[in-house]
Amino acid sequence: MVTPIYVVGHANPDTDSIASAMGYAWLLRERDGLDTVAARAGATNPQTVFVLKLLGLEAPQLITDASPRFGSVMRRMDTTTPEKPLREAWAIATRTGGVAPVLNEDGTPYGLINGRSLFEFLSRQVGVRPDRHKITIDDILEYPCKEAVNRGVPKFSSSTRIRDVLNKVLRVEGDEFWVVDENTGRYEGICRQRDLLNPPRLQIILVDHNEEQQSIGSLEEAELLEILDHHRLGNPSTRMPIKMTVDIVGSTSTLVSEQIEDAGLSAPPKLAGLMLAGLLSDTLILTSPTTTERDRSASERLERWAFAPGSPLATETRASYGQKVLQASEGISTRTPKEVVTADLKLYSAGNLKFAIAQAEVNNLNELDDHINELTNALEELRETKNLDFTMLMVTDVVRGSSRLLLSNPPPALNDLPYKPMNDNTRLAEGVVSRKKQLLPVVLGLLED
Ligand SMILES: [Mn+2]
Repeated sequence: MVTPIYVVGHANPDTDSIASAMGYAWLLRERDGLDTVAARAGATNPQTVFVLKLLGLEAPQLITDASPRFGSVMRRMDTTTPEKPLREAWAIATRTGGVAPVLNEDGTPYGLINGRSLFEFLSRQVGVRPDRHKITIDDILEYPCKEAVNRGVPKFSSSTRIRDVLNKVLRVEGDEFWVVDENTGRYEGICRQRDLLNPPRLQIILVDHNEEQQSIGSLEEAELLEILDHHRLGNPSTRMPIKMTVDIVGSTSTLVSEQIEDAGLSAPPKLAGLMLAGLLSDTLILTSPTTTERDRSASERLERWAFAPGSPLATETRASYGQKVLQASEGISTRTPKEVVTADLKLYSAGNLKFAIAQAEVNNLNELDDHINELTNALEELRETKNLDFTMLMVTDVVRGSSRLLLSNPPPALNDLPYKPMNDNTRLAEGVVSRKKQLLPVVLGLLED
């Protein structure tokens, strides 16, 4: 069974996470001939939706959990129908190793023919016929398939995690099971018990993050092949050596574009446009303190590829495109407080505290004033549902380059946050726009003291 390598960014994906996953998956196919598929670890945010639509690109496949599913171990065996002669099933069974799935007209399972069901069918025929010595194989094979099926074979949906039902599977009789579509109940394949005991691990490359808490679920059940990132280290241990590239640049798209150039390649215009959006979004159009010279070069490189004649972005400039991208990120007025505090949320732990920092972008911090109470309540609710010690929301004015902080249940250590306390219980962090490079190190520093 050939399984692809999934390239996936962090949960609550931002544009850089989607762009670098798609860009790196493309490079690994193009440069190395690998069977890679870009994936996303959650719903795309409004900014990413805007950019994908502008460029005419599809969002990558959703993967929220690495635990193997029935779909990953099934075989798409050929099928027949209940009224067809048994010889059809026989022909299928000789190719599948003794199993023939029989389907209803609507594609749902009718029954399964295997060695055991066939033997029971033969026993019945031989048992009831007085002239049984005269039955020939030809006679037998003319019976309709429905006579020889086992109708009691358990069904599992292809999206069900094997781990969740393995105990049940091991208790039932029979070596084969149906795998069906979760919604339609239609046949997808057959899986064998022995394949369920040792399912292939999902092969994963992480981009734009390296912390398990920010990744797809059950990451420990995947085979982690590589990390490509620009955040602080908080990576899980691995069984095998892996390739790891973590560098101090403004976006993961920067790193991907460098590798594309190093390979002597150029990204297709749409993909380049997507990575440029990731870079401009992460660096607030190259103004964030996370911006490096390499990001400026990467921007020029991606612009050259993305703004090429014939591209959807042919008439854009860095400034015009960057503005469109930043403005497409929804502010805080058009979303529910819950959406604001969960859309771009990252989980961390330090010392023995678990906490989360959400970030929302606005074009003017005045927008925050009407929403402070409801956002604080949403932060409190988030803290309770995720079982965290404290939660924080960083509302960033991307035009003026400052942020306001809202906190729920901050530990005493955070009283020393070097940001001006306001009358409304928020703090004003002037010149602070980067959660990763500016806010988080300060928070971690205070917690660890
Ligand atoms: Mn990033």
